[in-house]
Amino acid sequence: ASEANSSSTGDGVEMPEIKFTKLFINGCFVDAVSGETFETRDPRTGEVIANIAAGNMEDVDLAVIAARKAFDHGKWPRMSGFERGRIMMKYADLIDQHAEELAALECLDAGKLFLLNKILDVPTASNMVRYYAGAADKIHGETLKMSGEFQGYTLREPIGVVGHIIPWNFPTIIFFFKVAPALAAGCTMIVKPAEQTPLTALYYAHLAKQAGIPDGVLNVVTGFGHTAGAAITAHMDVDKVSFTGSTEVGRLVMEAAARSNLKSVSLELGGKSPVIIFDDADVDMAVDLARRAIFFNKAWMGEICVAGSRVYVQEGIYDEFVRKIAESSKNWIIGDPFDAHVHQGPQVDKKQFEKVLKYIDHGQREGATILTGGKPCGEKGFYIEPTIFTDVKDDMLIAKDEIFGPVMSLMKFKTIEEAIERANNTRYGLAAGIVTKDLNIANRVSRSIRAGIIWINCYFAFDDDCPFGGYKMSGFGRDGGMHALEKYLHVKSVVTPIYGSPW
Ligand code: TXE
Repeated sequence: ASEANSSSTGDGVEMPEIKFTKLFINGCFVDAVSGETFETRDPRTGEVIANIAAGNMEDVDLAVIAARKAFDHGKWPRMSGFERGRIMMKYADLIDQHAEELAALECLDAGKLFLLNKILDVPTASNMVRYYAGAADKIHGETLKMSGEFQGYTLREPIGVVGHIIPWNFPTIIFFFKVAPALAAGCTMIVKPAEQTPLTALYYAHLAKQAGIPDGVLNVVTGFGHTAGAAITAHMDVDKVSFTGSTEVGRLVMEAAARSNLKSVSLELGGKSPVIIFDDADVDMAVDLARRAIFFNKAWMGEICVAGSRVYVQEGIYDEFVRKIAESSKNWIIGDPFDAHVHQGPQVDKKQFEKVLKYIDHGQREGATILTGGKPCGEKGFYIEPTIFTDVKDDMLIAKDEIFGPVMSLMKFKTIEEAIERANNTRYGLAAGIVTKDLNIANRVSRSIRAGIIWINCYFAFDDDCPFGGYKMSGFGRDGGMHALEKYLHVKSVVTPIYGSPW
């Protein structure tokens, strides 16, 4: 038996039972029409956890039929926002009640630290459901200024059947980034979780049913991107696709939307976010912030789209910064993500593990210097040492591409103008960090950087109310906050004569 199947982990956490492995369509767990399955693996060992139903076009069709029926004739879009919110509150409570099991499932499937799943990812998800539950009865239209003998108002109506395509780095949080506002808006939906991490999405589908979300409103089709994912994006009866993943696939999603029914698309894609540290910064604080911006949260292994992977340090403190960040790497513990003492778990799978190592190798061949790390570690599983490069030039691949692993590129700059120009010299625009005590610098730089979120003297500070998304090739549309609701709503104008029909 694999380690994954023993009943408790080394750190005493109960190993979760795998209860759900089938597609969730119209309120029922069903096999794929083809009967095919795929393996989901434990990133700690590479061993198989479970065989999961491999949905493809026929299954997506069935899920869309169910979602369309629930949208056109079902209760969910027609009930009051207050009632939808009430059911969503129950859903949030159920998520909290199962937090321990969900955190363990996520740890097993994605290699993300158990403890952080429990205190961060799962509560963030349930609170997000509550946030949008509270918004469900506050979706208002406007009164229009009509000249002459007419009056008008707008209605904001659910956009219809939505396809959500989810990546593997935040299987819980990104699921609810998309599902929670779409539910509040009154949409029905098909969720396609990443093939690496299907387990929690199926559990969330089960809890949705328990909470009283009607059959057909929330369907989950597990499977691969080029089959199940592509079938959603090309479907003629899906009204919107909300996608988070790679920039390459984001392009395919738009193409498929253009070739099919011109469905609405929103994309949250890759990033190569800068952290700019000015001479006046407290160096110890800046070291801590820069480390967290890429290696944090002891769980993400650099697998986060807003990772601060390019660190620009002003010349006056550069040498001290390099010395201190190298020093701070010594106590870093890499190991089993179920263990509460561990800082960093494994990369999600072999493909990502190999991708990261290839970039590390490329960086060395291009002439960058390894300050710390640079190697895989452990005898099995997909563990990589947190790696810091110095002597990085802006045109090296490690400074340009999204590596999506624990790899930081350190660079020196002289002036504020230079920092702004180099920070913006990227095809991405998701996030940026600024470290300075000077308010004028902070204001000037935050307005000059073309990115969807700017953190000043902090990083990864998020809340339900915080909209989040990209500039440039990091995509468009916002998850989070009230802006996310807009993605799932149409605006309809209604006009009537004030004094009876003029015709
Ligand atoms: O992403 P994909 P991958 C980046 C990161 C990472 C790289 C590759 O740099 O190293 O992407 O990761 C589904 N039609 N990000 O290969 O393929 C797929 O099944 C429709 C950044 O895992 O984009 C999964 O559900 N869907 C990112 C989802 O898309 C398709 C998070 C993401 O997978 C599809 C993840 C298709 N043709 C990776 N092909 C972020 N922004 O946070 C795949 N999918």
